Amino acid sequence: MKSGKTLAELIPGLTHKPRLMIVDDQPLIIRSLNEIFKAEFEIVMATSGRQALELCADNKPDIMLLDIMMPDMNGYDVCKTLKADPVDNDFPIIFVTAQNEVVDEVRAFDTGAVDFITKPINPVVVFARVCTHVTVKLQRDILYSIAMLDGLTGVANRRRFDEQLQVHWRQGQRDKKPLSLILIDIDFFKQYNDHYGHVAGDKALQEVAHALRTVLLRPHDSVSRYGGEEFVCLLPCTDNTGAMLLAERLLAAVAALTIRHEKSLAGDVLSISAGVATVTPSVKHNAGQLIVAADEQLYRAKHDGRNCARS
Ligand code: GH3
Ligand code: MG
Ligand code: MG
Ligand code: MG
Repeated sequence: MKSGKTLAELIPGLTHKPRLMIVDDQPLIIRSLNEIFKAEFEIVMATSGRQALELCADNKPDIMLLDIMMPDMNGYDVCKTLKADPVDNDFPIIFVTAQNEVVDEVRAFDTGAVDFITKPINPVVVFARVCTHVTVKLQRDILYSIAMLDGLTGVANRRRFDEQLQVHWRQGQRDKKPLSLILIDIDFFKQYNDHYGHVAGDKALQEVAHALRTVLLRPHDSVSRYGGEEFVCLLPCTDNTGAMLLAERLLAAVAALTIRHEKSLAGDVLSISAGVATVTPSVKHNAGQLIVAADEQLYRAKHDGRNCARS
């Protein structure tokens, strides 16, 4: 069905079939597109614009083939609705349509589509175009995760944290909901490195990151590596009481790792200290002040003997 390379050859490191959503009110069209793509893609089908939007909400495709003329909601409106949130719906949309006037094509690109294919479709052409766009999309995903994840621990890096902080700051301002932050620092980690070596230190950092992650259960909570042996948890829609509760759980999760630390003055296993701060974002504050406040509380926790949380 195709000419040229397979997707696996085009995208080294591809571990799963990309997800293709086919949206068309005519089952016959869906069936023929399915035949073209089913070997190399995971196919999701929608027979109306509304169904496509519903499916996209929790089943994001890597690429979408979208019909224009559909009874309940036309393709332009589907595309416009999705592209109103370009960060969340960052997948390419290709129109596949019987409309073949230039004005239709112009309108398609205006709504945010990346390509426009007219029916009747040529299987080789449609396959090649989908592969081109999905390759760019998946390569971008790979680059994004390299740019945003910490190489050692696999949690979000500082850059990602800064981005998330801005996003949730604006969101909190809109929703008038409190935003909490927990700044975490491993206790006597310099001594840990000096005594057990840097390789052991790196392994401890990985274990701590993993333990912190398992405590955070809500989808919008995040843990990032803030710096050397410092982590930060961002907790949207969480008040100070809730954040303190979580901080205590983080402390307990790290203690439960029971990583021996003979040189610690805070106990005989590796521990953390945590500083908690909460603010309801508004124009009167800025996100930097939240970090400063958490840092002050972290300083208190250190001063009070470590292996504790303060807010
Ligand atoms: P405190 O309880 O006051 O936080 O004492 P500390 O020794 O943890 O504080 P300090 O900031 O003096 O030391 C942090 C240490 O963390 C120093 C550095 O060797 C270590 N560290 C930072 N990043 C890494 C890393 O990526 N790998 C390893 N193995 N060690 C790291
Ligand atoms: Mg149609
Ligand atoms: Mg430190
Ligand atoms: Mg430290």
